[in-house]
Amino acid sequence: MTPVVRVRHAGTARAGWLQPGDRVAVLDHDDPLAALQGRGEVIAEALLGRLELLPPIEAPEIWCAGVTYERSRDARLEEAATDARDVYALVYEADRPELFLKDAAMRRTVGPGGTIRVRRDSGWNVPEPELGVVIGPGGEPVAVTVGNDVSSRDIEGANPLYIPQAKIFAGACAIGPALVAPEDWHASRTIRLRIHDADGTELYAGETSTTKMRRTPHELVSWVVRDNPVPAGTVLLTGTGLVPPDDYTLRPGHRVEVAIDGIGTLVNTVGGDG
Ligand code: DO4
Ligand code: MG
Repeated sequence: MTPVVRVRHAGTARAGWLQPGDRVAVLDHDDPLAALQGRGEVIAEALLGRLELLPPIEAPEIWCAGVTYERSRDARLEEAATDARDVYALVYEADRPELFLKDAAMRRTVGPGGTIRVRRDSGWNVPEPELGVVIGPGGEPVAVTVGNDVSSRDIEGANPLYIPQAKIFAGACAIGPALVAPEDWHASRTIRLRIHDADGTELYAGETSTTKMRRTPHELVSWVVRDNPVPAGTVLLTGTGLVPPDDYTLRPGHRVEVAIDGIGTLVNTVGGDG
């Protein structure tokens, strides 16, 4: 399926179809869900590098699933500073997944090339590279994207009741660069995370596969929309399977790349004073 992007063209936000040779067919509207269905008239063609890339959808809500990979469960057990650590092992096995609202109205979310942030009151922060699923008007998964659930490990580790504070803050989320309607929702996709400092030194590189996820995107989405009026275009991030070593924390200037097969690479830099 043709990847859908959003770009600023002649000062206006527009959806577009990504073409071979890194060209964008710019559409006459800014509705990426319609573009995914092949709807729209092409008004211009331009090289991707000459356009400002926007978040691929103005998601009305962004939800996250947690502890969907063994690696995430183990990291939570290690970082937990209280006797409440059982909750992570229990939720990994349970039918009902962990879900939390990460953002609404794109207040805390940036797109490709945008500045992500860490909290001032946290000293241990990580990117979480995650497969994102776009939810359609009938509450069904319609597309995938790349997401980064930037998180504070020390705030979450201090007490699971602090999870909203560990997860929801300015610049805590990134999505992009494109939306793709998968031909096969069960296809295995490699997720890669690379982090460099401001001088270009590699600080971390790792990869995992969506086959290691304990739950399917459809299963997770069915829990999000259960008795819940989720608007079309909402994005669900499906959990991380990659956790940098415990001595790593995000710092201003660090460049975070999350790449997922068949979707693209989301690149963001951490803002703030170095
Ligand atoms: O339990 C906390 C959240 C974990 C999470 O965000 C993840 O596994 O991706
Ligand atoms: Mg996460």
